[in-house]
Amino acid sequence: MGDLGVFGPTVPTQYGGGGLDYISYGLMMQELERGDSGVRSTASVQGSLVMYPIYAYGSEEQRNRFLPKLASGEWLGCFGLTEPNHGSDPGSMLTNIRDAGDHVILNGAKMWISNAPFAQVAVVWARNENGDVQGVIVERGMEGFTTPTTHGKWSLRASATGELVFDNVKVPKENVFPNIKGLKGPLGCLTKARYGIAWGAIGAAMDCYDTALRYSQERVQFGKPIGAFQLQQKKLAEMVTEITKAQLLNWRLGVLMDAGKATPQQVSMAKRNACEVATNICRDARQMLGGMGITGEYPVMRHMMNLESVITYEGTHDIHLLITGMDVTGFNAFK
Ligand code: TGC
Ligand code: FAD
Repeated sequence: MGDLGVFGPTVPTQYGGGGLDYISYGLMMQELERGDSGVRSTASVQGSLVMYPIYAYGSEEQRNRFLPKLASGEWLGCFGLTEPNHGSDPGSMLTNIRDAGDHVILNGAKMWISNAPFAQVAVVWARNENGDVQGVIVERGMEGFTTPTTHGKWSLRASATGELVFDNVKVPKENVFPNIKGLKGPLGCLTKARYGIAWGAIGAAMDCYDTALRYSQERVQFGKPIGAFQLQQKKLAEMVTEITKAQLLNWRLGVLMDAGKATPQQVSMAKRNACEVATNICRDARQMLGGMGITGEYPVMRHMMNLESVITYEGTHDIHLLITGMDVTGFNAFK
């Protein structure tokens, strides 16, 4: 994936990134997720949640030290925001850092962390003594830092998930982000990643649509290909219409991202829309395949299961609805 240039495509080339625009980035995520959501997840985390914060909030020394190795794929990164008791509400996090001279002492735990079991580098969000959220770069091998694997997932099985556990980890001050404080730090990274997910989920939908279309042309019942029946045509026609509408929304958002005008609320709308469209299309495609739809012979059930993670991580479907609700009404319905 490093050789393909899908790690950090929007990061400037001087740091090993692709120096590309947001439409290119979106199309890459769409094509990766056409294969598997877990593959796109790995790229989203590496590019938007690890390389982006190091680029946007890091020192020049941090950029030069970490970005080229992350861009090439020599190092894998992960992003620790969610905690066992704080998922949708990361502002209540308990993971903390304490100043100790030339380093900080990190304590706490993160859960549900993509790439954690194999990551050399973890971008971790923790609260300091003054109550401010800060970002630190934790490196594998630091004493007191472990990454237990999460087992038993029936979704996103191509992506390794784990915990990040910090037991009095000494993190040198040169690994603390100098240029950001507050929850807007991690949430700013999520805006970039959610944009990629809006494209990605439609990639999964496209693969399900293509599979159902081909199957409908080949599978014969009552003496005709099932694609010749109006009920199956309705499903296919609606699928391709929804895919096209979602792509147009994503494309417009990409134009706004490139112009620096996209709002986080617009990104929430696109992520939520794409997940809704994709889950519905996968479900219809699975039904069109009849019994074959539940087997691993076809990719549809795998996409369907994967999308249950995609609709949950980076802000649940409900959370994105509430973000849009607050944007249009001005009322906060979270708390
Ligand atoms: P709130 O008071 O609204 O905001 C705090 C500060 O952050 C700013 N802000 C944003 N900035 C940039 N982008 C965004 N999307 C932003 N949303 C908010 C906001 O302006 C404010 O700034 P300031 O300067 O006033 O301090 O915060 P809140 O505590 O009320 O929470 C709001 C809420 C619920 C919307 C937010 O916390 C949220 O989005 N919750 C969902 C959590 C989430 O998405 N977690 C994702 C974890 S990472 C992950 O899932 C990776 S999966 C990876 C993969 O495998 O692909
Ligand atoms: P909860 O927050 O407990 O939510 C439970 C339910 O309550 C949901 O339906 C939610 O919508 C609803 N709810 C919550 N608050 C409200 C409210 N105010 N109003 C109405 N309904 C509400 N996190 C990371 O930091 N890094 C990662 O790399 C990462 N990777 C992940 C990979 C996978 C496979 C998965 C499944 C998750 C990953 N996550 C990661 C965590 C993910 O972001 C969280 O699961 C998600 O934010 C939801 O948090 P939660 O699971 O604690 O659910």
